[in-house]
Amino acid sequence: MGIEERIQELEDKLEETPVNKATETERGRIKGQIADLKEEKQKKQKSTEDTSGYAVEKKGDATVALVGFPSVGKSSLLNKLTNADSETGEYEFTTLDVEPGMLKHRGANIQILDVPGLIGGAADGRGGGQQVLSVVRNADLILYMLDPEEMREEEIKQEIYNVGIRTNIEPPNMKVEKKGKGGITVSSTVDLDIEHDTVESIMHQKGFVNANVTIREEMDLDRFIDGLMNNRKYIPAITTVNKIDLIDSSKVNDYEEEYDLLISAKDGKNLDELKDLIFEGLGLIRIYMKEKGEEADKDDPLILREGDTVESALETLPGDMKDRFKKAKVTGPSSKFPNQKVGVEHELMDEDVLELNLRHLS
Ligand SMILES: Nc1nc2c(ncn2[C@@H]2O[C@H](COP(=O)(O)OP(=O)(O)OP(=O)(O)O)[C@@H](O)[C@H]2O)c(=O)[nH]1
Ligand SMILES: [Mg+2]
Repeated sequence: MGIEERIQELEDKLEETPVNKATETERGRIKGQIADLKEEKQKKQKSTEDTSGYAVEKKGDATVALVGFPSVGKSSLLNKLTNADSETGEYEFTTLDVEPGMLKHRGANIQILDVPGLIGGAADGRGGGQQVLSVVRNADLILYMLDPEEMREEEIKQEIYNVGIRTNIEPPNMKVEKKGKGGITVSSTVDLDIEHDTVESIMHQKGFVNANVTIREEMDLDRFIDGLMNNRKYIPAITTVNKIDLIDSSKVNDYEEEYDLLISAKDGKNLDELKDLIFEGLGLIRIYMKEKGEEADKDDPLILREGDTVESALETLPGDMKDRFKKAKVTGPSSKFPNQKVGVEHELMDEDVLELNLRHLS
């Protein structure tokens, strides 16, 4: 029996197994097996498929993947946002390769990848989907595009889920420590809904004989299995509806409630808002560098990420600034008052002005 059939068989079995406490261990075991088989299948496909032409080098400060079914308007949007000139067309699969473009916004260089239209089953390797999805796995942000005349939202999001990408959630808060003896033990800081037996059977199946697993959040079986798999990717995502020039205003109101942003690539509607949303979704921040006694350089900010510190700035700037660092002065959202003196550990925020006091090279 091939992998495909084995997965199908297990999925059928899962479907037939009632959901209750008594069957939980069994369901956990089946889910674990399915996760393993899917991983095995992906690995096989990776090794047999030709990946040339899809390997896109990451460039710029961050990378965004445009994800949507054929003809939702990905190439049209890429052309509007970036310097790219990607072919657009009324027929499906106009774009066959991953097309890159560079968006310059708020001083950041954001690489946008127009990913060829996904089709149902792309996760299974159809339509060259596997290579496409590996590009998505390496993106820093996923930008979903939906077509109001054929939303298919669940379907596209399932494709992404099926290749081990989890969007807009943190990785499961759990830790597995291998041990020399003692079997499987479970420590938990929360009331666990999953039975100990279930945890044990899944751990065994994943090859753990002696290990302690510490679980620090309430989680279901699927999330627990995610926590054990090391090929899961956690990526932020934005969901847009394109072609809103084609729908009437009552629909527009409904969609506005439900989705992050409604756009029209054709008319250029809401594209400035989209650029801001992308910048924020990537967690980028602008740091304006300032020399002593001069004005801050607001045209060409240093681009960092939320949570970055003065030390990150020193590491990102050219030259061996870290060794020469004496102190820094910050004015802006992260400072308590103008020209606050801070050390390397100080966390910076968007639009801070940063003045570095460096030792002269002797
Ligand atoms: N009315 C309207 N049409 C749009 C809009 N954006 C794209 N289109 C049209 O939709 C069709 C498909 O656009 P593309 O940009 O080629 O779509 P794609 O997602 O790149 O398609 P594939 O490359 O086949 O996956 C073209 O005829 C576009 O002119 C929009 O905002 N409004
Ligand atoms: Mg296209």
